Amino acid sequence: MNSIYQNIITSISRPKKLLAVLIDPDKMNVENVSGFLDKVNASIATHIFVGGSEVDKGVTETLVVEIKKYSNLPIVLFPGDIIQITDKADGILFLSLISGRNPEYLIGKHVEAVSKINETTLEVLPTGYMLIENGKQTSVERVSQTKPIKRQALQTIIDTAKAGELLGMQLIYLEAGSGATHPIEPKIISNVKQQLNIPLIVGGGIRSLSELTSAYKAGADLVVIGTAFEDDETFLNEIKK
Ligand code: 1GP
Repeated sequence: MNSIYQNIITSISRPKKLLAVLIDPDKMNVENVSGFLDKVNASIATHIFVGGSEVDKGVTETLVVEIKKYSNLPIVLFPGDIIQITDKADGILFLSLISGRNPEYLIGKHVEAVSKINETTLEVLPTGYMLIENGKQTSVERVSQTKPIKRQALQTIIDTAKAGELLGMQLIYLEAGSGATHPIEPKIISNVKQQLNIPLIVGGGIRSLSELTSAYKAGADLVVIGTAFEDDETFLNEIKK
């Protein structure tokens, strides 16, 4: 049963906005998980995403097992690489980096990942992942060796998102990059949203309640925040249920 995706669709129809807290296994110590999750559970967060650009083998699984002890929120892998795939999570964003032209990140890694995914019960969420330029180089750009789409290239951004939908992807993720100087602009979010019939995820550089609200108002269905919570856990207190 595709429960994670079905829940996203149901929430959107209510309408209810969704928030994923991104936990990078490279940056979160297992000892700190319980205290952090207390704050996450008291907040409006609806999902936990786990992943990073460069994570050592086994670290993701250990972290997911620990998170599961303290939260009932769905845990979705947001993997930078195949070694981050673990059956202990609930789902996986099966990301194709459609803003770039590196075949490895469009289809190559995916072929490699299949035998591993087949061994799991993870719900697979096919996602068109789009990196948008934000003023500085991001780790996605460095690791994937692709160029982000320029912020000004609005029509290219819209057409790329729509192409992802037409290819059958179930989600589009507009990514400014972890720790981005400029989050995705509301104008980009609203224009992309108008063209899509599938849910829209937005992330990268969102650091305040006002930036979160403005992403929702522009049309983001699910917002992803990582760095702002890593830097200051009290931000979670500002978004209590
Ligand atoms: C990064 O979109 C996510 O892949 C979240 O970005 O860490 O800047 O919140 P931040």
